[in-house]
Parts: sequence; C-alpha cells; structure tokens
Amino acid sequence: MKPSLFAHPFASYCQKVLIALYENGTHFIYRTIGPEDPTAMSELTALWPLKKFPVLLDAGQTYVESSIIIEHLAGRYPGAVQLIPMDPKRALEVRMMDRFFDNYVMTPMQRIVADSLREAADRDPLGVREARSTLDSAYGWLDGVMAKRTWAGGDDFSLADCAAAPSLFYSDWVHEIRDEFPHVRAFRRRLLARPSVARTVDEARPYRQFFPPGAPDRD
Ligand SMILES: N[C@@H](CCC(=O)N[C@@H](CS)C(=O)NCC(=O)O)C(=O)O
Repeated sequence: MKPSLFAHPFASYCQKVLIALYENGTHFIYRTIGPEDPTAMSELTALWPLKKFPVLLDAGQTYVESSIIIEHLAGRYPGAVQLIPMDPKRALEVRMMDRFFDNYVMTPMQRIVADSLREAADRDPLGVREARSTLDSAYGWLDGVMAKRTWAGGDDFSLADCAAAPSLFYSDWVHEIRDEFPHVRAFRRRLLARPSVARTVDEARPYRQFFPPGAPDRD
C-alpha cells in the first residue's frame, strides 16, 4: 500500500516533502488540498486537527511536520539519494541546516507573505521589518557556509536541500537575495536546476497568480 501525502503544490512545506519523494522516485498517492479532491481537507483535519500540511498517512500511521515526514521516508523508503546521512556527525549537520532553513528563512518569508494577506488595519510593519532583518542575517550567514559547499549539508543532496529549495525560492521573491550574497544566489540557482526541485516549481506554476504579494515574472 502506497503512502498518501496531503499537500498543495504551491505550499512551500509541501514542496519540501515532494522534493524528497521525487528524489528517490517514491510512489505515493497525492491528496491535493483543494477543489480537485473535495474530501482531502476534511480527511486531513481528522488526521491532524491543526490543519497544517503536508501530512503523510502510511500504513495507518499519521506523520506530521515536513522534517519528520522526510525522516520517515528516508527510513521506510530508502533510495539512491540518502536524505539523512548514515554518519551521525554528517546527519547532525544536515538536521542543523534543515532547522536553519525552516526557522530563519521559511518562517520570516511566510511572515511577510501572511502580512500581505491582512487587511491594511491589521498589518504589522514592525513584524515585517524584523522578518526582513532576519532574512538579511540568514543570507549573510548562509553565504559564508555555501562558499565552501555544493549542497546545504556538504557534498551530497539531503533533507537540508529539501528545506533550502522552497525557502530560498520564495524568500527571494519577497526579500531579494542581493548581489552581496553571491554564494546564496548560486546555491539557489543550483537548487532550481535539480530535476526534483524544477518539477515542484513547474507543478506550482498554475497557482502563481495567487501568491499574495504578487509573483515576480522570473524563475
Ligand atoms: N512546521 C510545519 C509547517 C507546515 C505549514 O505551515 N504549512 C502551511 C503550508 S506551507 C499550511 O499548512 N498553511 C495553511 C494554514 O496555516 O492554515 C511543517 O514543517 O510541516
């Protein structure tokens, strides 16, 4: 029985897990959150009342949180691409970078996006300024790290790159990765050239019109 993934193609944390699935050609049932699959949202809510996606249902067990889902996939459906290195020290580095991308790139990026969805009276300019400042600090730190590596966790593609791809893809849209961060820009280009990442970007193209702050005409 194949695992079922409740996800939406345009959602950044869903893309993170989709990249992991595509990397190893893992077969799964795609339960799209939206009118295409009218019961997907209610089934997701029954599995995970917090209603956040992605959610993976595998052999009767529910897995939530994108990093945990990828950890599960790496253990249950291993493939040519080792998403979590066997070596504990390298695995720790990969997990640390995964946390970096979720907490310091994806989170501030989503904060800026969420703010643009609010009514003018409910906007939070200070929160947005703080999010932009966090992104600048994150880009600066990451630039030094990526000056010496090909992929986020080292020489090989991993969980950390699954997190890096959607976070840098969208963060550049809301807070540009400027020329002063050449290694981050080059890393983002490398990620976008990876077939699994390119596939998630292509699958999300039909939804770009719904990007709240407006999607730029590139990528
Ligand atoms: N920490 C969660 C975050 C999941 C998350 O925020 N998902 C977004 C989509 S990218 C979502 O569910 N948004 C809908 C909502 O918040 O109602 C993870 O890693 O999976």
